[in-house]
Amino acid sequence: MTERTFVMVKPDGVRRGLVGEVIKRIEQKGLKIVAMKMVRLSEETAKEHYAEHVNKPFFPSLVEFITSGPVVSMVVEGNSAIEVMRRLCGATNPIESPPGTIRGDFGLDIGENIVHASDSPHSAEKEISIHFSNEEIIDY
Ligand code: IDP
Ligand code: MG
Repeated sequence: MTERTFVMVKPDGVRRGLVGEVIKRIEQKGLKIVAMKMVRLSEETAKEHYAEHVNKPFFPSLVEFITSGPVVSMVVEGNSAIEVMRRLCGATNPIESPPGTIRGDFGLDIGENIVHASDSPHSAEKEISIHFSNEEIIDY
C-alpha cells in the first residue's frame, strides 16, 4: 500500500555531512521524496514533535539537541513507506542497530542517532502535518 512518512536528518547528521548518505539510501530503496527542506526547529515545534516523550527523563536534552542546529525534513512516499523507512533507520540505539542500517552504520550514541522516521500511520500523519503544509508536498 502506498504510504507517506515523515523523515528527518537530525542536527548530528547534518553536522557530520550525512544528508546525502541518508537521501541516497531512501532513493536507492525506491522510495520517493515528495517534500524536503532544511530548517532549524523552534522549541515549540520540537516539543510538539516529541510530545509522546514529554515525561521521559531525557526529554529536555532531546529538545535541546534537536534544536541545536538545522535539520533536513522530508516526506517520503512509497509502498509500505512507514515500515520500510524504520527498517532503513534501524534500532533506536545505534549500538543495537545492525550494520546495513543508517544508525548501525554511522551511530554510536542513542541521543545522536542521525535520523528520525515516523513509527506508525498515526505518527506519520501527525508529524507530516506538524512539519509541512499541504502546498509543500508535491504530487508527481
Ligand atoms: P525512535 O527515534 O527510534 O522512534 P523513540 O523511542 O521515539 O525512538 O525516541 C525518540 C528519540 O529520543 C530517539 O531517536 C533518541 O534520539 C532519543 N532517545 C530515546 N531513548 C533515549 C534514552 O534512553 N536516552 C537518551 N535519548 C533517548
Ligand atoms: Mg519515535
